[in-house]
Amino acid sequence: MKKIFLSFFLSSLFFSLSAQNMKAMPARPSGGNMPKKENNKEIEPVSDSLPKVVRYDLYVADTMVNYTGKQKHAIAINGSLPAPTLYFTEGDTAEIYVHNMMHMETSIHWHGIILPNQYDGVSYLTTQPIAPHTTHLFKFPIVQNGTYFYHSHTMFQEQSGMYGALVFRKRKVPSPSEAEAEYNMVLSDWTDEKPAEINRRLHNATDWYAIRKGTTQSYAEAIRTGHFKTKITNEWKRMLAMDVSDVAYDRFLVNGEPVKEQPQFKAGDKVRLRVINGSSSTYFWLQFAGGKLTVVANDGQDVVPVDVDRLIIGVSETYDVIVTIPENMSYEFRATAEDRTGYSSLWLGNGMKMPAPTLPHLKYFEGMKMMNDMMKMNGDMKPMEGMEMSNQTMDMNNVMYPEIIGYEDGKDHDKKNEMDGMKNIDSNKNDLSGSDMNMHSMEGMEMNHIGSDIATLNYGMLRSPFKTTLRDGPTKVLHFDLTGNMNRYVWSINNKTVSESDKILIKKGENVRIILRNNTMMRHPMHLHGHFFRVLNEHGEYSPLKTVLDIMPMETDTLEFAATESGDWFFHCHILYHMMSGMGRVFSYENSPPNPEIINPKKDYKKFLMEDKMTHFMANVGLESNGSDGEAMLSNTRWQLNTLWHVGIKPEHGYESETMLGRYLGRMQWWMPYIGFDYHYKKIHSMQENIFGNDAKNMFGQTSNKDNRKTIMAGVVYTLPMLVFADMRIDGNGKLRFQLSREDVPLSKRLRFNFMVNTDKEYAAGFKYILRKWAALSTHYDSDMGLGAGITLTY
Ligand SMILES: [Cu+2]
Repeated sequence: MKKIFLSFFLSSLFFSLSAQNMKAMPARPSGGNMPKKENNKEIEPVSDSLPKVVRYDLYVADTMVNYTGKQKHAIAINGSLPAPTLYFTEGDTAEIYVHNMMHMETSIHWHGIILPNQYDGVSYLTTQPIAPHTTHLFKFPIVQNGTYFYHSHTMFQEQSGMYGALVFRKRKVPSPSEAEAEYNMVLSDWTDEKPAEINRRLHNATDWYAIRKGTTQSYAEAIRTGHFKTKITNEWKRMLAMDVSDVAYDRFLVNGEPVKEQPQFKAGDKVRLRVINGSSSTYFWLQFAGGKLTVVANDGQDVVPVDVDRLIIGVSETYDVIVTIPENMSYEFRATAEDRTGYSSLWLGNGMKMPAPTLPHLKYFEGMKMMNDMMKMNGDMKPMEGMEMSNQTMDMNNVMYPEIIGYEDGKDHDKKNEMDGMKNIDSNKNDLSGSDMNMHSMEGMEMNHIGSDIATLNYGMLRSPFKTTLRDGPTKVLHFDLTGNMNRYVWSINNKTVSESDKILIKKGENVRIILRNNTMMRHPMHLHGHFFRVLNEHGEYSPLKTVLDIMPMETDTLEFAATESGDWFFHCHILYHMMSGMGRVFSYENSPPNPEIINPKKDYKKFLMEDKMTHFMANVGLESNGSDGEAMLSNTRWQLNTLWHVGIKPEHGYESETMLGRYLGRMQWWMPYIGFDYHYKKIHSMQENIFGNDAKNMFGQTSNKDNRKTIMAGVVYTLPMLVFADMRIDGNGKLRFQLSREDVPLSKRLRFNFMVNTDKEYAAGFKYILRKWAALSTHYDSDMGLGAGITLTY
């Protein structure tokens, strides 16, 4: 299926792993809330083997892969995608030489690892980027055990394949009874599109990915499924179609392939699966065809074992689960993308194939209805009354899960195929008929278990085997509201991106408590570098330790950690495209010793902040029978520079060009004041005058200059309910103009409608039928150019 072509003949260099014995374990105090061994009742046998220095050489190089029939660029480490698994034992010292064989800079971040600040691997913040054709040494003591991973922290390299497993073993000899087989699963998402291109497209609010995934939620689909009112309410509240993921992927991978087989297992075998979500933006549902999953560790930390039917693994989380092979057959362990557009499979055992249940399509309109109920007109979200929403105990997405609440169309479905293994679905359907389901009917219910026997893991079920309470001390309390604007793809905390906010100063020795509230419509896997935090739950003193907190829409969670390190540490959403748009903060220890990697802190920090200051370009060019009209735009977090034009084929159509520089204001970015220049020329009056009459007056009674103007202008655009832009402006001649317009009304999956009307008696209306991500058939009528039809190209 997949072939990796090495661009360098590195085979002789692979894995020059050398281990030198060392006399003593490197002394380094572990983090303040690292496992406290004295609290751990289980006394672990001590290994005979001595701690050692374990050396790896990693060669990062461009490569070509083929997942879809087309050769595409990817990044491999030692010729492998994902990167090779690195093994260490607690107490060892890691000595990792990273050789950058590419023509661009790179970096490696050791995710979930407690290590000295200079080795954390965030370019310009903690570690210098690894320049092309240079080698960088990472050397740090291994002070923890468990399942972790490493990945590039440079631009979008992670999406191209730069991620691999880290397995830190306990320093003990396992007794025969606990011996279990192990298998590492690195899950990831693959797209043939260039990751930087995905990022640009996300910022330009095209819904191409929704079209590809079949999640447009157009008016035609709404009417067909009886959700017209829901759709209207949704647009009235200025929301776009909702989704659980932003990108349409081509493949979902386990260890670099869609399907993996491990036939060596027999009936009764227990297998510890170390599952790592190394994807850029995909959450996965994990299910096993052979029965329960016993969750034994999360983010590298042991938890009291808990049995579930399924669990969702957030981006960059790790879970260790134990499964038991029931018979001498081949059982599927399946990882289904949260948006259910695909999955990857690991087959355990040999013999007849036992597939895991296929998760049916999400009921997006149910989700939309729920969002409508929670969205206030000012763009704030409000939880339903009486709902305790923390630690994922209430999965807001539940309303979209047909396997729990029944099917959207109310028809019978072949449960045997779709839900084999899930129980009691039919009885749920009778209790809660799909389309009547809304949040009100759920009040007071344990949403996670509504009429369902499907045991789904949530953070409330995670219990640390030892006490995780922080020692008493001064506590710094921070409130983080996760905020975002889907329309402009700006993701932030307290409405500020990383570059718009200051570093958060913390003191060594104090405790830091963060109260996080998710005021967006998506879940976010928030990751803290270099520390474990406790996620407060019903287990109190035994609340679990994590490095990633997946927080669902509307949820409020509290996490706390002991400030035991020094230097700067990144806290950010681990959805790659959210991080790159600025959803994060930097924690900075006061009075830290200088970081030897960061020679010029001010200059380097500026470079670090460049990530969320990127400018994005987009353009739409219409080539129609009556001429050309179009738009080109440059934009970043707050600013937008755009230019519109139309050029008629016939002289009486005239030409116009309008250039505006605007700044988006407010948390929802509904206001945009702007200044600009408008040039409009038309020789002969056209059809518009035949309709409105040519009294040379605008609707304010001012003399119209719409046929010949060269003027500066200033105005403000406001987004009205139904996503209509209201544009009020005054030009250099004192002329006022008020204009209403709306773009991309989703009539059907691919058909879009737009209109414009203003007080200069100009108007336009048109349709677009989207063919490809870059091309649409289009037709429009406007007061200057008349009727035209042709093609619109989108960049
Ligand atoms: Cu996010």
